[in-house]
Amino acid sequence: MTSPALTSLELDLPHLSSGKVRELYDLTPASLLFVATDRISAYDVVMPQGIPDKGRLLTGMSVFWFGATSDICPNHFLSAGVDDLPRAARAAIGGLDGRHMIVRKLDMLPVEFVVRGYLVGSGWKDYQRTGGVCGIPLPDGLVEADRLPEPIFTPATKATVGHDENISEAEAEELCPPGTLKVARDYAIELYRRASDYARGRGIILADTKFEFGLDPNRGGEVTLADEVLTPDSSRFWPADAWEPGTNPPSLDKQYLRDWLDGLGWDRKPPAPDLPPEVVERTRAGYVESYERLTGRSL
Ligand code: PZK
Repeated sequence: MTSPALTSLELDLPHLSSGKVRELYDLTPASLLFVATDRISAYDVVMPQGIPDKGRLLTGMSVFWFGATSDICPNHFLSAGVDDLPRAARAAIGGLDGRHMIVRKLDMLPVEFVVRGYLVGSGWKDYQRTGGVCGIPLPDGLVEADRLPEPIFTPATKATVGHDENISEAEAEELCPPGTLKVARDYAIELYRRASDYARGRGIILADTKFEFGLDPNRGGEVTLADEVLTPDSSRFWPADAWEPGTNPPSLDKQYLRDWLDGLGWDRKPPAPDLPPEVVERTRAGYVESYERLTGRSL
């Protein structure tokens, strides 16, 4: 049986920040509590119903990737265990059931580190207009969803409201302390190569992904991978057998939900419609499949 979706939290800890689907709490002078809820967004709007286990599945994927990439760069992950929590926090967190990570507190870089291996979304739009993506020239004659000759780094600013805005690498460099942008950029490209090769062997195309980095004040300001990593919420996952250049491939996680929303003629403005049980269940199946294919574990 499936437990109900966890969409809101009441933890007796200092709350730092709420994302559309994630929550951040203060834990100790050097650590934070990062929680992935079961909330889901589509077309940038949070749905009224959550997807049962989504937070556990995404946390499991992040933890898997932190382990599988720790030879490439340092990361903020400390523990996903309840026993490693300060005593006072342990009770608060019992009900999270695999949806939390204890992470190092970093000084975050104010840039999204986006890496693209395929031509899709805003990258495809940009290419049609300019022949390149974010000022990076590309060969002529590419079609939507084509694989790029090499993965490219396309930084963006973190918008507090609305959409992240693509910026040039020079602009990104201006926003970061000296010497840090290039280190994080090279990590991001290497992480993408590692993860996309691995995922491809398991029938998943990692079309693009977004990383965040911070500087660790307790380790001489070392550039450190943060946030959730290589999950369907921070990446585009395509089933490899549905990839067809010239078309926009379905996403493994949200396609069923998007198609259902499109069929309703919803205007993509809040509030979103209530999701019937079949839509919740079919959407959940996409997350379970992503998790099981990538980690080789069953939920
Ligand atoms: C941090 N966010 C985004 C994530 C939210 C918002 N290790 C860290 N150290 C300091 N700050 C952050 C992190 C991380 N990761 C991340 N904002 C700050 C975010 C989750 C929920 F509401």
